[in-house]
Amino acid sequence: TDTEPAPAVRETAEAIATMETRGAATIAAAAAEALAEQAAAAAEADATASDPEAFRASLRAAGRTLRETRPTAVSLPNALRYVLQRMEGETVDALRDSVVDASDAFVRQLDRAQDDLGEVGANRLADGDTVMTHCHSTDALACIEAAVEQGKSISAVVKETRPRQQGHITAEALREMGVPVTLIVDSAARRYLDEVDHVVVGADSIAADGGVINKIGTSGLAVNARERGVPIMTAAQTIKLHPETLTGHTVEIEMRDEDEVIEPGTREAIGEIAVENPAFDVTPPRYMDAIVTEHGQFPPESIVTLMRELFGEGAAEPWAE
Ligand code: RUB
Repeated sequence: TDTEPAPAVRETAEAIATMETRGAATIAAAAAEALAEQAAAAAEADATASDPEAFRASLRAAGRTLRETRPTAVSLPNALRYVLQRMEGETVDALRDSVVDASDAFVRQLDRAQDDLGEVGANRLADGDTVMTHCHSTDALACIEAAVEQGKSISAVVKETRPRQQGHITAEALREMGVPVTLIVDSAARRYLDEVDHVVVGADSIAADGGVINKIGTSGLAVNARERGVPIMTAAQTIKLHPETLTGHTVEIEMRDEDEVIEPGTREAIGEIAVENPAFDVTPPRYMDAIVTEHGQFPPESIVTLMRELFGEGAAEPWAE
C-alpha cells in the first residue's frame, strides 16, 4: 500500500522490539532517524513522491510502526511528536526537508542535553566517590564521565541487572572511562551499599508526581539506599518527562517474555507455575533524592513545573491515522 513503512523503518522497529537497540535515549534517536529515512524513501516512491497527502500518511504510518514496539520509554513517542509536529510544506520536497531537518535537530538536541545534564550530575559527585549503578543508562553514564573529566577519581559497583544483564554494558563503558568496576549480582546490592557514596540510575519515563519509571529493581534499590542513607539520583533528560501523566494517565509497564527469566528447556522441569517478567518499575518520589536534567537538578516533587512548561500543550498523537 502507499503507506507501507520503508524497510529502514521496519528494521529499526524490529531492533527496538528485540532490544538490539535499547535504552530510552538511544531508542528516541533511532526513532527520529527512522522517520528521516521514511521521508527520504517516500520522496522517491511512486505512490508518495508526487502526492503530499500520501507522503504525510506514510510518515504517520511509520510513526505508528515505531510507536508499537515498546510501551514504557516515553522518549519514543516524544521523539515522534517532535519530528511529526514539525512536518510542514506544500510539496513533497518541502515536507521531506522539514522531516529530515527536524530529525537532525532532535538528535543534536538529545546529545547536547546529555552533555549538559552530565555536568549537573557530576557536580553531585566528589573526588574519591564510589557510585552504584543499575541497568545501562547513557544519561547516568554521562554524569560519571563528566565527573571523571573534571579530574575526580570515581569507582563503581555495577549491578548486573537480571534478566538481560545490561550491567555488563555499563561495566564495559565505565572500564573504558578508566573507572575501576566491581560487578555484583542484583541481590548483593544492599550488602555493598555501605561502601557506596551515591546511587546513579537513568529513567525511561518520569511521571508528573515525580515517580521515576526505570529498569525493574530500581525501586527496591532506592528503598535500600534510603535505609542505608545513600543518596540516589536519576539522570534523565527532559524527553523522559511523560506528558500524559499531567492528565492522570499512568505509565504502562512492559511485560516481556518468560524466556528471559527461565532458560528455554526449564519450563518442562519447573512445571505449571506462573512466570512474570516486568521490565520496569516505579520508584515513588519520596525515595529519590534528585532528578538531574539538562535544565538543572530538581527534587522529584517539583518536576511537574518543568513538565508543564515543556509539555503543557498536552500529548498529541500526530502519528494517528
Ligand atoms: C533501559 C533502562 C535505562 C533507561 C535510561 O531499559 O531502564 O535505565 O532507558 O537509559 P532497557 P538512557 O534495557 O529495557 O531498554 O539514559 O540511555 O536513556
